[in-house]
Amino acid sequence: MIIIDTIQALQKTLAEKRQQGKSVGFVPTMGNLHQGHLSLVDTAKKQADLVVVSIFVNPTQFGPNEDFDSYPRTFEEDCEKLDQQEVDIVFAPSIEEVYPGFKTDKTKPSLTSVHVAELGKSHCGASRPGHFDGVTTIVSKLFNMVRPDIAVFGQKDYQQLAIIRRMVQDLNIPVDIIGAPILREDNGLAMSSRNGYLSQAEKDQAAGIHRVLQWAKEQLESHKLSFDDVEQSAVKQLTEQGFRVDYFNIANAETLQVAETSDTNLVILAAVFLGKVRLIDNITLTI
Ligand code: PAJ
Repeated sequence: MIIIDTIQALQKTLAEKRQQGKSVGFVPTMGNLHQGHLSLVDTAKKQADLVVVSIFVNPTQFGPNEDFDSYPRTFEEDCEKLDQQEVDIVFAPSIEEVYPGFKTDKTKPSLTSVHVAELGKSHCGASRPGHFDGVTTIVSKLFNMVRPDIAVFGQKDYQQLAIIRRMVQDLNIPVDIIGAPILREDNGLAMSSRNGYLSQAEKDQAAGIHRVLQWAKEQLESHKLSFDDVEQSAVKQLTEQGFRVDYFNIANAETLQVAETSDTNLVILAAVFLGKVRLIDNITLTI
């Protein structure tokens, strides 16, 4: 495994590999890797000859009051895990390498940004203004740096995946986007770098999110309650369990718009705070 920190060195290495006829799979991450990230690597390995994993905590997708500074940075451990997973290239650029303007003006590291309309308005987009523009801008930049044949993203960030698929389609970016299933702890809690902020007791408590999502799915599948009733009851259950609910929304799985009774493919998206920690999860269903 080689670790590369400049765009030039990355592109030189990848050009050589491509000349040998190798296809490139890409897994973008912000590091602090867990089994969920590593499962994306496995998926990429099955679909491409060599795998590039990027580790870059992207400042432009964090809001002013969010955890950019405290976001867990565990580079050494991450590299060990990726080496064991037989990743070919770790791309870990500095902020200045990615955003040359960052030093002079932190608020405007890039004058250009990629904005996907509509899909980014609701759910996480409503509570985290500018977040998805930060994500689509960095992912476009990374795609231009790596020029992968395929790229793997987790369904854990369901809205992010939908937005990236749409961006790639709208901008004719020549990459196949692959969605990978959510990896969970034994108690059902979706694996996340932010779980590291939780105590063991809070992790047990946080498993309640998945239980409520599953309860909601069962209600919808058995047509026992209306969408509104399910949403309201879920918010009540989560609040009683000690969460501050950011949103709990039943949506059309493709458009992410508020679900209509005629929709067949649905996704239930949830974001809650446990103390200061914001956790997201989702579940899909067909009715
Ligand atoms: P990060 O949160 O590090 O996640 C990297 C990738 O891992 C994303 O595609 C995410 O959906 C996936 N992932 C996280 N937890 C997962 C789980 N429990 N099961 C399966 N996949 C999981 O998402 C980002 O970074 C950033 O926004 C990024 C795309 C790298 C742009 O900065």
